[in-house]
Amino acid sequence: MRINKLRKEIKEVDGFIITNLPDIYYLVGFTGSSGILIITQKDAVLFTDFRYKEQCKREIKGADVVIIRKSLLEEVFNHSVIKPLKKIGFEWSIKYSSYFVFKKGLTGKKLLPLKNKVAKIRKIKELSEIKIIKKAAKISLSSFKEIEAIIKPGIQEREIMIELEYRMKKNGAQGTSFETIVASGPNAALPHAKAGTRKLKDGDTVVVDFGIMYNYYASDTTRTIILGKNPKALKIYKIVEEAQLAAIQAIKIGIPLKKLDRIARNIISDAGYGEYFGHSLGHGVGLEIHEAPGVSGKSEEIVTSGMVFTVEPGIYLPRFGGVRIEDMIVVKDKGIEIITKI
Ligand SMILES: [Mn+2]
Repeated sequence: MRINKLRKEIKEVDGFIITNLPDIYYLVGFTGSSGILIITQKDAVLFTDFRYKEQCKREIKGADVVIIRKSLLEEVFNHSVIKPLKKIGFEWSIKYSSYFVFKKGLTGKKLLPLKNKVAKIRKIKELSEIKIIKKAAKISLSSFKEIEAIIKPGIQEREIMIELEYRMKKNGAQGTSFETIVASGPNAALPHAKAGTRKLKDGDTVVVDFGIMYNYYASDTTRTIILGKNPKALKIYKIVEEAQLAAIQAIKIGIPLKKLDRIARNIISDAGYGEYFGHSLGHGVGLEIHEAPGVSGKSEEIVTSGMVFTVEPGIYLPRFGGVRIEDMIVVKDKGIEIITKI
């Protein structure tokens, strides 16, 4: 059970106050927009309000539910599950202003910031989670295939975005996992451009970065299309493709994630484009679009079975355009699976 896994990670405190909603969903299944979960070595209590009273009956597993009447935090602080606790953990990532509210409401108790406790468990996906993520990837990719033919000179970036998002939702997405990027021509030199009214032109590089939420899990993929003939764009496309392939081929259990970043970066640097690949190689994907593990030169983790992450090298040439190729990888006990290729 996920809560029990967490209990083993938080032995330094008597109880842990969790406010991060994806973590709360992960631990007890709550999909509402306001709630706080308290985990102790023997109890698990979810505090939420009237709006989610009936929903909780359907969703919550492994925790008691308290429907608050007035103030969420006040009722959490005064509840019997909190009273006997001496050392209380809180998420290191909470707002500074929240910390003051905690401090005031929990006077006489020792407060300890806890870092990445749930993230550490979440980064190793269970088979049931991998199944959902694979489905999310499949829906996004098949939707992209359905609209790929409209990516031609004359169409606006925005129109492509709208068509793709429509198909993704029609095919089962709850929504997008981030704002779909369609960046053409010089706009493609901006790794996180917004889809605008620019009309595609012959010779453009067109970067389409898209993903969905499906059953509360995210997908993330990028494809780059070169319209017509553009030898320079084709050249950088091949370098990015080679960098991605080399990094993917190097993935195996035990290899440091930063090594994957280095492998891809070396290929791009050796080709003379090192300064134009300014972001990390990838990131974990799960309940959130960006989560652990980070796949960058700074990452201190090693590839572990159950990890799901992206491999997305890119080259961005100011005023010219850009190329990014992004796929999602699942690490299995034996080997890996690229789940965004269909
Ligand atoms: Mn990504």
